Amino acid sequence: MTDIKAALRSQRIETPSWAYGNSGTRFKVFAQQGVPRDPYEKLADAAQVHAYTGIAPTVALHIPWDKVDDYADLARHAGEAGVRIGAINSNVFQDDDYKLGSVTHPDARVRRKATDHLLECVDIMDATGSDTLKLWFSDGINYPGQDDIRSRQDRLAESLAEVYDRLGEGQRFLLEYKLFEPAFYATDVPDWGTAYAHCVKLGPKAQVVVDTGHHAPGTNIEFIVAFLLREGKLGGFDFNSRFYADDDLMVGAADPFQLFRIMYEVIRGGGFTDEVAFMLDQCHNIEPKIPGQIRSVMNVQEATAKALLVDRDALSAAQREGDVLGANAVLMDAYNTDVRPLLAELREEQGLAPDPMAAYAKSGYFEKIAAERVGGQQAGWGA
Ligand code: PSV
Ligand code: MN
Ligand code: MN
Repeated sequence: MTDIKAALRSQRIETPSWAYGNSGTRFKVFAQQGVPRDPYEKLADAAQVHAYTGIAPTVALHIPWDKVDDYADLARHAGEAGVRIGAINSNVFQDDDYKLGSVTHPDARVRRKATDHLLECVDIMDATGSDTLKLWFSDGINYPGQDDIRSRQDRLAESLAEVYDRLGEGQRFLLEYKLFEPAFYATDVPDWGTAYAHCVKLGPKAQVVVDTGHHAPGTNIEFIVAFLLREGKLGGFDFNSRFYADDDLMVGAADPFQLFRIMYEVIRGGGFTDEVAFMLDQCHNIEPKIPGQIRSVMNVQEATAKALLVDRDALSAAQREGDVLGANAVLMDAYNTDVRPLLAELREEQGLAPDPMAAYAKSGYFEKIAAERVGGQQAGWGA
């Protein structure tokens, strides 16, 4: 149990700045009270999540949603609030120029503009001390024949190589894949295999990020996790839940058992280190945002605790003996354990309230921001 607690104490989960802004679907963005008016206030809200969970010390930025004049100043502000800047997420999907793609666009001028944005994101990493660039491309085509699939791969490889060469010491990029949306016929980075192949060619500073909402229904995500870890190419996660497509609901809400299976493979594969970033990529369209993030962090923590509880010796003995039911029972025993008392105890040992949701609700922070902030910012979608 001491080992499990030590492991849980070392866990870090990164929250995304965009989770604190107003969001919705393409049908409607709902405004909530007390929502941040700028990136500084988003960091202040993220600091609340860290204050009550103790394991969310970094915040991902999305550029240009979090554009400021002075990034070093933003990083200083983060530090004063008790958090740090995490991954810098690039955005080459919200500009009319990108209608036919960004780094894969048939026009070299648009490709240049997109790659320049990615390079600017590395400048922001330098200014903020961030070590991770996250790349997601909305690139793809809607109709067969619209553009040449193979040439688009060549253009993608060329841009990635330029960005890779710009990375400094201790910096890396994570390449994110997504099956479809906004392109509906062929996406240029649709799956882990495509992302993996580009990353292998580039070298050790390029790794794959697994967004749990970006697969076809029924995909065995933990298999992908096991495979990428074995190859040293799992850079991190964008955690969220999905019932249908890329729903971006709270992680652990749709399928906590899947989250447990993923965390088990992370631990089994030696990925429970700083190498693998546990990031949230969610939005809270109808629920309050700070509690939504606290709940999400707790969901990941609970799945991690259960995965750590798996009796690995008993499991491998059963596996060696071909004891199908016994092996499955070892895994299920861990999954079915109520780890909430253990986590409450762990928090109290760290000087935190045992129930972060209740402690935040009692703190008065929401009432304060609801009174102070008028005209909160939209997270980015449809902006
Ligand atoms: C795309 O669906 C994605 O998952 C990428 O990570 C984007 O940067 C992010 O959503 C924005 O939430
Ligand atoms: Mn994502
Ligand atoms: Mn997504």
